[in-house]
Amino acid sequence: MKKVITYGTFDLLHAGHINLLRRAKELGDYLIVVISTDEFNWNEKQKKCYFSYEERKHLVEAVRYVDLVIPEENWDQKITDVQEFKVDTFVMGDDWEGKFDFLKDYCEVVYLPRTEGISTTKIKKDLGIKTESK
Ligand code: C2G
Repeated sequence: MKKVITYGTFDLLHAGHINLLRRAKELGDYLIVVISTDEFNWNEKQKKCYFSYEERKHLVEAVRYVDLVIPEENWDQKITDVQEFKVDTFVMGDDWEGKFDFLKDYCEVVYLPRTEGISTTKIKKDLGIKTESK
């Protein structure tokens, strides 16, 4: 069984996220999605999510391409995640191009083109929602 892993916030889940998850699943048979916790987002990404971790986990678990959702609590857990779950392929959108090449010692690393024209930031802007950050 070929295992794929990807990481993200997935707040205000949208078609760009779904496109990423679909393409990630196409690279294997089992997709693990590591969702950043509320604390990690606030402390490390200065992002305040609209939906809590539990709500974002619930939504992503409902996506047909996803087999397992686990929490992302720090930047440094990727190597242990890849080893613990015996992951074959690590996938991220290409806004992260090159940032996780250190994982090439442990698994295949694939950066996929982002879906243009959609983002959580754009949704909030279009709806006139102020983005809260530190
Ligand atoms: N994405 C995409 N197209 C978009 C928006 C997002 O392909 N229009 C992809 C991103 O490239 C990422 C995934 O969807 O691979 C999740 O996006 P975010 O929730 O914004 O993830 P991010 O906050 O970048 O967190 O340790 C890594 C971080 O947790 C990534």
